[in-house]
Amino acid sequence: MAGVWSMGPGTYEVPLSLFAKNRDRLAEKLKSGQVVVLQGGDDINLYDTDIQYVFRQEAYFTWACGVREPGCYFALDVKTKKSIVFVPRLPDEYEIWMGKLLSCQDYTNMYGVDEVRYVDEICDVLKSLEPDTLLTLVMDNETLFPIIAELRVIKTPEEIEVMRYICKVSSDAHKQESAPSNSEKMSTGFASEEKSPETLATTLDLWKWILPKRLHISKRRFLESAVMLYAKPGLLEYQCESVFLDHCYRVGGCRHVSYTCICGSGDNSAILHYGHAAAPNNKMLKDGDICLFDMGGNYAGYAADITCSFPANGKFTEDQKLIYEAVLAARDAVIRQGKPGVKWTDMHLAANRAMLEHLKRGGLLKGEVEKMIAFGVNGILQPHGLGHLLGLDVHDVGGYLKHCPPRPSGPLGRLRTARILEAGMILTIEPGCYFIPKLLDAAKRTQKLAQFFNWDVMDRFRGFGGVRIEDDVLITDKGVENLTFVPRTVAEIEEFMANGANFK
Ligand SMILES: [Mn+2]
Repeated sequence: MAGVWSMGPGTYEVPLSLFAKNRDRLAEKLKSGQVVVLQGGDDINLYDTDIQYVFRQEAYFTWACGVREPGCYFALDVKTKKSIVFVPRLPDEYEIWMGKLLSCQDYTNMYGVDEVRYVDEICDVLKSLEPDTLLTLVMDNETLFPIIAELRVIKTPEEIEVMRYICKVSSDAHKQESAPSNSEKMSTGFASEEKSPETLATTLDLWKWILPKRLHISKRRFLESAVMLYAKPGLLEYQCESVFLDHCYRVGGCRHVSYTCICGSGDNSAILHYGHAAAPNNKMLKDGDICLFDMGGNYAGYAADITCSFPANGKFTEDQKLIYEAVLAARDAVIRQGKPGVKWTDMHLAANRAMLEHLKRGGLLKGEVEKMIAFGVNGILQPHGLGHLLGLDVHDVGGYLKHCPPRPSGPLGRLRTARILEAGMILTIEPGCYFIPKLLDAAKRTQKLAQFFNWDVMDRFRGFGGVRIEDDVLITDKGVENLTFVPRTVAEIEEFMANGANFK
């Protein structure tokens, strides 16, 4: 048995024990006599053609067995803890078009399960297990679903290591080239360092440490491979996107990104889901634009989700600095206060409060911050929630399970979870501040909202766009461990970009 899966030298070796452990955790929650049956994903054709989308496995299926190909099933006999994967029986001519046909024994070795059989044998095999109950996610979502979903919320140490890897690869793709290897666990050690609140916001020490190490390898290759170093006025947004995709795949072995890249510049940075088919990251970066790039790689099914906001020309204007630092204050408040036992809704409000206070000091807002929140000013500037669970799905499962706090009413109902934080959760922290014309117009028309804005100052920010800072973090016993390593303060970003295309 190989024992690991990777995309080759330099990429992370995912231990097959990761999936075996998930199966053990699942079996512990179930009763003898129950047999779990999961269906994997199928190939999907592009409309009525014979071309298929690049296959991506279904997330629960990945969680349970790590099988990466289409058309498979999985069974787990709780009584014996025996795991069985069912693979399609492929025709002989498969070998002509698709390559060598693997035997069941080959698959057993590859995936480290107890047995591999053909899909056409599934009925006989399941009967032979003599189950009292078959548990599926299709017909019965009352028994199995809440159990697996909850197990997916709390990451095992093995899963956390994969998440560290994909967050590191994605961080590097945002900012610079560096190929992490198994022996080089960049985040370990740094992340566990105790940091004072003053230095919490900075990852300066980290990237200063990485930068010289990398520059000596190949300065030219380095500069061409980093989005934040590559970006400059005159480029198209999608050219920056392509640099991210290239790094994730070429260096990190990520065949997929976790979602369509959002690469908004200028006023596009206020479009929360920019990058879709009708707005395919095709504007030219202009001098004076703020860029909001939300992109995350995907490895072994596990997702990163990171947003960097920075000036296209490498130098913040006073207005950009004001908005950026308001969002950074929000992010810092959560990193400082997040720990087991804390309510996510309280973290959302703490972030809002920090941002509004900063904007008030900057002259955009007036009045009491608590009143602003009571009246909904926070939702005008940041229409979305603070963040979400992250794992095999980018918006991961388990946000509102039955045993958890229910979805709040009112504006907090927008949050993707209202859970109380627990060690082992991985979430995004992604406060933002956006100048969305439709929302600003509505606020201006509504007296209870309009009273909090200094409209003469606000009008200067029409067309500004927006800023989001999105980190992927692990909740530990002590607090928050940031898995994201990108320049974050204004000084860090400017110092970092001074090595980039704008200044060459
Ligand atoms: Mn996100």
